[in-house]
Amino acid sequence: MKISLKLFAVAAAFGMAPVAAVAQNAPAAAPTATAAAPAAPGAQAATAQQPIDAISANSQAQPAQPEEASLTSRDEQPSKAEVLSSSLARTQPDAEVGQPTGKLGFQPQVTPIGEEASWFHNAILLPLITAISVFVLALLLYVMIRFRRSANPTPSRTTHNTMLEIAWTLVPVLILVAIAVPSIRLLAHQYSPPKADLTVKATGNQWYWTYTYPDHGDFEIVSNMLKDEDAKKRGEPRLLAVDERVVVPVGATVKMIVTSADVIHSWGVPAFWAKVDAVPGRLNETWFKTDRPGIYYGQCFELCGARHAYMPIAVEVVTPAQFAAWVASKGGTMPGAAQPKSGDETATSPITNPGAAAAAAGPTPTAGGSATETSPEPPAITPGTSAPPVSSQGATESKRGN
Ligand SMILES: [Cu+2]
Repeated sequence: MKISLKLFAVAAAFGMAPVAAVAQNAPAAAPTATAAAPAAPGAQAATAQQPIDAISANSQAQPAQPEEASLTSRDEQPSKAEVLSSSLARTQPDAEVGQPTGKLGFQPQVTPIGEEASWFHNAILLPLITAISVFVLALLLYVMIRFRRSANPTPSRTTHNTMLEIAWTLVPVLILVAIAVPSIRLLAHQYSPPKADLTVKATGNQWYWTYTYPDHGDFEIVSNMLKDEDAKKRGEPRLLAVDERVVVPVGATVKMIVTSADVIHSWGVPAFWAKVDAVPGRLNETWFKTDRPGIYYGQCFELCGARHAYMPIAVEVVTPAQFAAWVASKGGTMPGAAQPKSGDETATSPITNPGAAAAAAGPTPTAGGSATETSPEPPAITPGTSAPPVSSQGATESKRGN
């Protein structure tokens, strides 16, 4: 019995548990991953009602290809949409921010929550822990020297000291209360996010991530890790670079809805102080907001199988205008932008008609570039569609019905 339990535990650790086995039968990184993906009832219904159209199918097919294929095709004759998306998505990362630096301590924090948390750690916890450790060490050394057998041959027979006992009970309690105040305040800030400006849904798969943008036409991107040589070619850190980054506008409050299609994963980006488990059949939520454009790397934080270490996360924070252009290049729409009225939805596809896609994207990158330098504001987002409830897809449905 014990042996079989152990075997099961080992199998589960390597992603061979029954749940995983079913998922593994599906071809990995297939463009149709969404169809089999979300196990949550709400999400499943939404996917079933929204068949993948030609646009999103096209936009998915490319990122899901093996890295070499997409690289060579890019070298030969890139389409306008590819040029657009690659010039946007291939910004160089900062070696000191958003990725491991090899230094002690946390990565530099770029979100308000991250700044609060690292202040709590650096200004309160670390000094307190150091002081207590040094104090206890000093007491031990004193006792060892002062009361050693040669210096103190006849030990005192004292067993109680009321004042001392009250003190060593009360002082630790007061220290814990002092820590609890900023700790609970931080927790409250983490779990009471401001109103979201956009929602991104991340789905963990063995072993890659898919992202959908429900506020922007529900398009999907598939994010696979780059091979070492490809990451090197692009000047990105190995094991962290991906082919398709999550792109979000600077200054916007991003609501991350996180779930899984197979086993438990965990979506997290250390520089954002954001991490949440991706559990099949559940929609977990975290959020981040940063005023600093750049590229921020994360990884799967839950041992999810053989290639657990090879499903990194890369979030690119861009100007609102660049974000709008990126959304258009992926076949999505900005909230409030004109929806295609005819049945011919490929009319605004960047693949079939790059000009129309650029027009639909609203502000052009050049016009917005100067605007963002002076005012890095979140993009204009229709209040009604900005934050659909987690469990209901009503807002998205009605928007798509237009
Ligand atoms: Cu994982």
